[in-house]
Amino acid sequence: RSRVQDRVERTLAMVKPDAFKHLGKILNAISQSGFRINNLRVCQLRKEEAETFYAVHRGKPFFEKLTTFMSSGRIAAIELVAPGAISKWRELIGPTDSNKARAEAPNSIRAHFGTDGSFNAVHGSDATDTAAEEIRFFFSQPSLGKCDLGRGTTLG
Ligand code: RTP
Ligand code: MG
Repeated sequence: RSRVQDRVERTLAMVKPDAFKHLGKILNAISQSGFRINNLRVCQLRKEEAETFYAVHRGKPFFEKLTTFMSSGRIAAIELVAPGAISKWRELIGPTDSNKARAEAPNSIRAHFGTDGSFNAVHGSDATDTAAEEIRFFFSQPSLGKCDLGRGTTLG
């Protein structure tokens, strides 16, 4: 597929609590890959907010573990802009399961910084409509969670 035909898109990337200590390295990988960072917010989500963000997975066996994990520490929500940004970011992060990522995409972000199929370092939107919704979730809700916790952050 020809990248030059890709339309400029926005996507919502998230550095999950397990990889927050690697935020500096992940921002570097983002920058090296040609994305523009349009917005960035450091938050700790409340449990109910993690449940809303991942509402599509409500009722699944991993929902409780996922939302407990996602509200367990600071995350960075990052709005990325690039031609074909949605698939480009998902390609850079690799398969959902970090063990599979290490086998099949050893240079991916999940291969480097994730643990398994649950604690997998990063999130990426999967379509234009969910990307728009997730960007609104983080950047059009001033009262979201315990947000803007970036002061004093160490870019590990
Ligand atoms: P994400 O939404 O976080 O970018 O990940 P994804 O599209 O690759 O995967 P998805 O199916 O949307 O799952 C969302 C997140 O739920 C956790 N998960 N745990 N079997 C499990 O224990 C399981 N399956 C999924 C992962 O954190 C996954 O990223
Ligand atoms: Mg998903």
